[in-house]
Amino acid sequence: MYKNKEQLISNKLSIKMNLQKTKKLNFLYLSNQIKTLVLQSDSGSKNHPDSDLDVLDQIETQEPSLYKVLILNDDYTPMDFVVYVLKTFFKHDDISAEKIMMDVHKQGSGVAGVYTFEIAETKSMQVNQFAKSNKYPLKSVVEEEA
Ligand code: TYC
Repeated sequence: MYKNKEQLISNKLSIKMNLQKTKKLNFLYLSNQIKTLVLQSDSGSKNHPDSDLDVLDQIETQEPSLYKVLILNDDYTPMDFVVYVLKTFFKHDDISAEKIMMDVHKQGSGVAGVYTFEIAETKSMQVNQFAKSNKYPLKSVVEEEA
């Protein structure tokens, strides 16, 4: 009986010690994990400005490049047709469309509008298709803004 009681107490003690040991190990493990995470996040942005996340941030905050849609002169397309194109596809009013058309007529080319790449390409294609289907040689091209 006595021996049993002694055994019981020693068992209880060893369980208690094991528990404490486990708690201590858990604590050490967790504090190490936290240290690793803190170190990782520090080296991410402060010490290495070109980390993947910084590069992504830089890309996201960049303004999109802009592209000009240029209208080219030719000897056959009627002036009224060019004015109609500038009003319809590029939303110019009468005065602005007439001025751009005359500039193109005199200087060889002129800016119809400035857009992001896909919009510029789409408008240029639409104009070229519209001129072709009306049997006029009018051409537009896209050029990146300097
Ligand atoms: N040069 C053409 C004419 O004299 C008019 C014209 C102007 C044609 C502008 C194309 O992009 C153009 N009929």
